[in-house]
This record gives sequence, C-alpha cells and structure tokens, in this order.
Amino acid sequence: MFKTVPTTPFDDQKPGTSGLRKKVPEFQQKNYVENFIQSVFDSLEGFKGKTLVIGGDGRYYNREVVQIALKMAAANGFGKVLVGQGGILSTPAASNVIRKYKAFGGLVLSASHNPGGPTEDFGIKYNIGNGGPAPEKITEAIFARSKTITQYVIAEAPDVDIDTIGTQKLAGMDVEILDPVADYAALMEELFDFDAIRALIKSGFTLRFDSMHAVTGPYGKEILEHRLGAPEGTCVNFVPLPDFGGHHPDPNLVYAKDLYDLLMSPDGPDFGAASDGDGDRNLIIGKGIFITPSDSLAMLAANAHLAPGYKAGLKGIARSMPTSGAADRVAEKLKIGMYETPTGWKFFGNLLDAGMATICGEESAGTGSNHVREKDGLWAVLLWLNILAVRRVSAIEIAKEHWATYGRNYYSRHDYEGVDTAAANTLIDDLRARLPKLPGTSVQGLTIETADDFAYHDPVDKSVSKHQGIRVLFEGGSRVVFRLSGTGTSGATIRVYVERYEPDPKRHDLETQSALADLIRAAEDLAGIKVHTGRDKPSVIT
Ligand code: G16
Repeated sequence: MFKTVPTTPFDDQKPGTSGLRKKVPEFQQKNYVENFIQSVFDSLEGFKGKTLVIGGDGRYYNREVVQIALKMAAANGFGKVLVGQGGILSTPAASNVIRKYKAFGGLVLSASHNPGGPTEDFGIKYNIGNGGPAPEKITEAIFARSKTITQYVIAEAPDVDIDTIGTQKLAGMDVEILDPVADYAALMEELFDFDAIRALIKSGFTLRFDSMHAVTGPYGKEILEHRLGAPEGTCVNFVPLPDFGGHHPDPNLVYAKDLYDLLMSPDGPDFGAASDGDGDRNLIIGKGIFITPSDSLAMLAANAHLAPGYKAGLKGIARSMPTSGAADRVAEKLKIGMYETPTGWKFFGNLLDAGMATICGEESAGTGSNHVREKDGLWAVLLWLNILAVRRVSAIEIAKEHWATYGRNYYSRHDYEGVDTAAANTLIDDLRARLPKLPGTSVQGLTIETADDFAYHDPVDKSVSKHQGIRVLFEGGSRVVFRLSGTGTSGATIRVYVERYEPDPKRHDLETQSALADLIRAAEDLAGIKVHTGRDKPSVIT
C-alpha cells in the first residue's frame, strides 16, 4: 500500500518570506515536490493519526500537488486530511480551517500574487497548528532536511476525487472534502455587522470587488453579493483560472490599474477593492483616493471598535518594519502596545497567540487580525465596509480626518525586479558596511540621525532574527529602508521603502512621489542603485 522511494537532495529548497516559491518547471522535476513535502513531514513531530489541511489558490499544478500531498500524508501516518473542494482554499480560509478543526497543520499551495501557468510560479508553504506560517525554527529545519533527504514515502493508490464534498478513504486515511467558502463566510458574519453593511448597500452605496481571476472569486460572490446583497456585477474577474487570465494577481496600482482608473472617474463606484492570487492581500480604493496599505492599517485600527468583533478594543497593533509609522500614532493615542517585526506574516504569530496584538499589517498590501493567523484580503474589505456603514462618510473623508488628527505619512515603495543576485547582494553589503559612519552626515540636504541593520527580538519566544533590512532615519522622522525581497522567483528584487511624516494639514494634499522626491534621490545617493544594477528607474512603484 505504501512505497519507499529513494531520492537525492536538491540544494535550493530554502523557504523564503512565505514558503518555497519556484517556477512550475522546477517543481515538475522528478521528486522535487515529494522531496520538499517529505522534508516538511520529517521536520515535524507528533502528527501520527492527526489531521492535516490541504488547499491552494487553484493555480496551475495545484491539483497535481494536492494528489501527491494526499498520498504522502497517508504514507507518513496522518489520520485525516481536510481538503478544500477542487483543491481550493484561500490562504486565510486555510488558516481558519486549521484553527476551527484543530488540525495539526496545513499545506498551503500558492505563490500568492505571482503569476501562474505552465512556465510561471508555484509554491508550497507549511502552516502550524495555530493556523499561521511556520516560524523560522521550522523553515530552517525543513531546509536542512531537504539537503540530506534520501527517501520519501507515498501511498500507491488511485487519485482522490477532490471535487465531491464528503468523506472518502485513501490507503486507510480519511479524506474529507470541504466547501472552501462556508466556514470562512461564517467567521466573517461573526466579526462584522452584516445588517449594517446590507443597509449601506441598500441605501445606494456602490462597490466593486476585483478577484483578479484568483481564489477570492467564490468568496467575494458568496459574501458580498449573496449575503450582503450587493448587486450582481459587484464582483468582477471572479472565476478563478489556473493562469489568472495571464495577469499578475497582484492587487496594486500597476496590476489593478483598471480598478484604480474606475475609482478615479466621476461616475465610478463609492468603493473599490481587490485581492491577490491566494486571497490574503488587499487593495483599498475609495472614490477619488487610493489608501496605502500602511494608512489602511492605521485607519482600520483607529476605527475597528465599530465592528462587533473588535468592540472591546484592541490589545495592540503590530506592523512590519518597512511599513509606515502611521499605525504607531494610533497605538500611542489608544495607549496600546505597538510592535515592529521583520517582513513576513510569520512574525506576527507569537504576538497574536500571546494576546499582545489584535491587528497587524504590512506595507505589502497585507492586513489582518487575531481571527486567523494569516493576512486576510476580504477581511480588510469587510472591516472597511463595516466602518463606512456605521460612520456613513466616504473613504476620502475618513482618510482626511485621520491625517488631520494624526498627521500624514507619505509613503511609497520602489521595486527593482529581476536584478542580478550578486549585484543586489553587493549593494546591500556595501551599504551595511557604511552604516556606522552615516549618522550625522547629510544627503540631498537631509541629515541622517540613525542608520542600522534591523534585528528583531521576539518578545514572546526571545528568538532573534538579524539582517531584516537596512534603515536610514533622517532628522524630522523621514526614512528610507532597503531590503531584498524573499518572495521572488527570478534574480533578486531590491525594495526601497520611502517615508516622510507630515504633521501640517495644509500639506496633506501633495502628490506622493513629489512629496518624497528628495528622499528618493537620497536613497539613490546612499545605495548607488544605478552603479550596482545599471537601472535608472524602478520596475514597479507602489
Ligand atoms: C509574503 C509575506 C508577507 C510579505 C510579502 C512580501 O506575502 O507573507 O509577510 O510582506 O510576502 O515579502 P518580500 O518583501 O520578501 O517579497 P505573500 O502575499 O506573497 O504571501
């Protein structure tokens, strides 16, 4: 029934910011998927007879890997596997299923916002029993195991029918196929005032939700149109496709430009939103205004008590280091804890589990709360809608009032994608070497106050994560941050994060890139991006 297959290690199975992400042809190499999944199982203890969750964003190769993972789970001794129908579970829905059914953990098959298709990206991520991404201790063990692996075990059995809801047997193991939307939609109904949102929509408030042909299509349809009464047509691009229709399922101003243009047009809807490949990212656009993810975190935190799930108030807020400091001012006013973590949702898990933070967010279009242990795109949309439904003002009014109260953090991220990896490493190493000499010097008329290589000391498990981004802080509260992306699949991506704090409401209507122009020049002077990479402008500005 089970067979042991000899194999040889691959040397490149190191999980990045969020699991292992590679091009599909790399995953299609003989034993590549099997090696990685066996390395995951070999790095875990005590799962015999327990439950595993498997689901993915439906991209190309999802169904094949679900079958492999099922057969390997059976051979490795899991007692039961819960699978989203069709192999589908959005990342936040997978997190919820793991928590709700007290599973041992889960395999989430996704490369998030990266494109899909036979020559595009695929990914595998392991989530632990709290529903969140495996912490570094586990991802490091998986990588170490992947370098020494000599065999894997797999059931010799026919494929499971993953399209029919119900329970089946696979080589003695139970396999339950679940409706991927039902549990998640029920959780959203608990957290938010659906009556208030329904009343808002009934009063003529219009919205558009773009699923970018990715996993949130069925979730958006069910929740926004069926349960909240938004008219048909509110959800667009809602049929999930294995190649996302040939687009990048990345909800930003580049890849969701149509939505942005619509919201900026006089006859556009009142509110627009989009989510990414696996449903954990969000893009929020009010009529006439793009809300940056950093601002969205701050505005949601300031208003969250208006939603039933958060009416008792927040315990604390957490943000990744490159995310703007806008939320810090909200935490200060609410007199609650504020935590600055490295990039990667996995770093929020301990703070959420310990009850130290309630809401978390990242500049990379991620916002979420303690309801699951992943960021959650549709959750952010529903919290915005709940706030708008209670306050009955527009998103632009919320933003302007917020800035008038707390000041505005102008913010932008410049990405240099597909850069030669050695050149990108040299750029960061050079900058790191110069850090001690930077304080007190000036660049583009700005005086550097401090400069460091961010290290995180986890207040819960006391672990230390070093080299999490280079920060250069200027007098007056502006800063530039440099780091290399941990989610790309070809070459390196240099991310430059630029931020200026502007307390004066008279200066809250500037165009973002102009408001940051001197800092952008300073970033170039400091890092020598052109010299190192030959690039004179970023590939993507968000
Ligand atoms: C992942 C992580 C996020 C991170 C983002 C960008 O998101 O879960 O925590 O902020 O990548 O990471 P990087 O800057 O290293 O590319 P996702 O939506 O891709 O899973």
